[in-house]
Amino acid sequence: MKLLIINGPNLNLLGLREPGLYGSETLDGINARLAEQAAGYGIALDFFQSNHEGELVDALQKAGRECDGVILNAAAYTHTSVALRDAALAIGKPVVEVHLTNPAAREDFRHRSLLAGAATGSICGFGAQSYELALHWFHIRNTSMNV
Ligand code: CA2
Repeated sequence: MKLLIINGPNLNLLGLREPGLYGSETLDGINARLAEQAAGYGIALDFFQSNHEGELVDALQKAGRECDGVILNAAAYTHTSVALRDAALAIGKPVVEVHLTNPAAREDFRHRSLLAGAATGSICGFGAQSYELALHWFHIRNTSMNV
């Protein structure tokens, strides 16, 4: 099984700015721990981050061709992007929406996710562990599909 972890705009700044809100771990650090967790599950991971909506759409489409699923933190595009929603629906692979924070507990404009209805499920508010929980779900799904 191969998964793509996609991170959207400004998440390249993790650990470098606003640690009180988004934590002190860098994106590279989070990805290194996910790679270790995935290796224990026998899952291959690819990583992609972009600040550009179209590049995120391209990454989703590529994952649809080459991967078995996606863990997606679309960051601010979560709340605005019909294009990402359409891509998530189009690829025909499970997409798990993740967020470090809990958008429902933040400003009103973060309460609507255009991706939630296109995702298999959403995991929010657990910091970097949101990604780990999503990866664990793929592991459970993978092992239960193989029995
Ligand atoms: O909680 C999340 O994971 C979010 O996707 C983060 C987005 C925000 O727009 C969503 O509503 C919820 C913002 C990502 C910004 O990342 C930064 C990281 C470090 C410093 C500044 C911004």
